[in-house]
Amino acid sequence: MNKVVKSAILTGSVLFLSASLANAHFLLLKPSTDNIEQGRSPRISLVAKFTHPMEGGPNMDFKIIKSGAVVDGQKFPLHWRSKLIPAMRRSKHKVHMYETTFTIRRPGVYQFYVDPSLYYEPAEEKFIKQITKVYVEAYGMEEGWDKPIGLKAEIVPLIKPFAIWEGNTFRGRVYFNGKPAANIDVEVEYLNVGHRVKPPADAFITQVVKTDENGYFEYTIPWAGWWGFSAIGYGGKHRYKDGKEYPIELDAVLWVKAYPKPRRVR
Ligand SMILES: [Cu+2]
Repeated sequence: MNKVVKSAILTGSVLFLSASLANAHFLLLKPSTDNIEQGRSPRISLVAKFTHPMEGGPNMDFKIIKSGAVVDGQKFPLHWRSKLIPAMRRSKHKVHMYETTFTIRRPGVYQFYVDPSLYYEPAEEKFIKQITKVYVEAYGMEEGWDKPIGLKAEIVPLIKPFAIWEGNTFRGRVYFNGKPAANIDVEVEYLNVGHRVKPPADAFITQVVKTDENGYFEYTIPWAGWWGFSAIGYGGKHRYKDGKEYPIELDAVLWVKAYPKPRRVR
């Protein structure tokens, strides 16, 4: 969820909550490309990072518990290398991110997923777990993107997810434990590489759309780049090291790339 209170100042009897209240966590899972054309190398690289994409940080620590590449019901393992990066720019506190390469075996639609460890968020007094997915289409075989792969929390797109122009409307359906998730929040963030986009107000850092009674949501992608959707769910409780039990926010995350509108049609 996005209610991170960076500081609370008590003045007299009035409690001011300052700074960013709109601040969503996102597990980023990004391939080097989402389309592999004929004649191109079958090798792609992927990165996994637990971050705040619109703001470019801070980065949070996590482990990858399960992961894989699923194509036509077949699953291939991913072998991640971990890397330490600063939690904030110039910060001494280091957290893990992960990198891997994968060689496409045959044409098809590859659904890459990462199932991370629980992350305890002190500001929200809860755990967060984001099961995250991204699609890569290889060598012209375009079938299978509309099928769930059986994750505990999953977004299934209703638009071909590896051929999206900026300005297209992304539609998806959210499933938790295989059932459509009605009337929940889906947080949306842009991967703001190099801070090129400056939100006009903090409310724009994380946009929010709701699912309908059948678990469908939509969002019109305003400009090109990588966009993350995080459907916010509940995954029970877990005991923290302080001995107390806290709720688990279980989210289904999906990343898609929007391609820029060609210059000649602008
Ligand atoms: Cu965070």
